[in-house]
Amino acid sequence: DFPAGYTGYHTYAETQTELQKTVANYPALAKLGSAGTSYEGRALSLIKISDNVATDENEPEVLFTCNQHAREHLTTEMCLHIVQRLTSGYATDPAIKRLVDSTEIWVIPSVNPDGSEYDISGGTFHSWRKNRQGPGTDTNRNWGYKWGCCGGSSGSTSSETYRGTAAFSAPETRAVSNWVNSRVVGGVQQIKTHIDFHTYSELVLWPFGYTYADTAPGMTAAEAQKFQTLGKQMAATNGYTPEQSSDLYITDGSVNDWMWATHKIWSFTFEMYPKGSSPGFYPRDTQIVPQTTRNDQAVDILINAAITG
Ligand code: 0X9
Ligand code: CA
Ligand code: CA
Ligand code: ZN
Repeated sequence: DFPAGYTGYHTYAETQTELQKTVANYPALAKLGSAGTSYEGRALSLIKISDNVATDENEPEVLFTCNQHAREHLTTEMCLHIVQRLTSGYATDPAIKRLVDSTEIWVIPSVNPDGSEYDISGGTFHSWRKNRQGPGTDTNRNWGYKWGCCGGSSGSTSSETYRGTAAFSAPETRAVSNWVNSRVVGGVQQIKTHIDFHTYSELVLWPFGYTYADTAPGMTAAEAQKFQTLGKQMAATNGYTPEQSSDLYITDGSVNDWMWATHKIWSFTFEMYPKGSSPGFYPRDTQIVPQTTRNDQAVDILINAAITG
């Protein structure tokens, strides 16, 4: 369980309960499913939010993923906040109604539930990042585009950025990627925009991460420009710093590179609060409300970007 001062964060069981309550309260708007199971067998819960939610309508789709990294618990709260705001605000907020009516929004609050539960086991934090498959794989180095190509991950099992034995060797990345692949309908990927939430540093990042180059095969100058424009627009609302992800450091096998290169999904990483190593990965639960609502406008911009193309 979470230690004192952090009990406002949701454990895996509490996250499941929260999602179940949401679909019970808003059955016309929210539907609960799963993208698959983790290494230890936990559901990778997936909630869909839209009008006529039971029907796969011809509406642009949006994806939010959280908690690829175990200790980044604030991100799970970010995904739960998105779910809560879009459902509870639907009846009263015309801007929310418009976004929800025009799109199909998918939210995966925890891509790494095994790691997250391990991180809080025994009522203390363990600074755990990876999944719980053997020595642990860094899920955000395990995606299948230019996996292990460029010095942006490690082949050493003890490393915090261990890339795994092969692309998609982690059950979590395999499941989520297969689910994203399944959103290709009639030859067209339905998901248009995506944010993967992390902590910390207060950044808005876009691909590619495997190269310092702004343009590359699969990234034209016009596309790089659009990433930059959209990234800066979102960063202007939350005060984060916008940059290409490799400006932070090179990563290979990250989720954004795969989403963009494979599916042309406008895929961003948000590094949430705080800016620095104190409080780093473990801000008190009093920060949950201010730091999740801080991204409301950016989230709306990303959803709207799926509508406008
Ligand atoms: O290293 C990561 O996976 C992310 N940072 S974190 O501190 N949350 O681990 C950043 C990924 C963004 N991509 C690149 N920097 N290329
Ligand atoms: Ca709909
Ligand atoms: Ca659809
Ligand atoms: Zn992270």
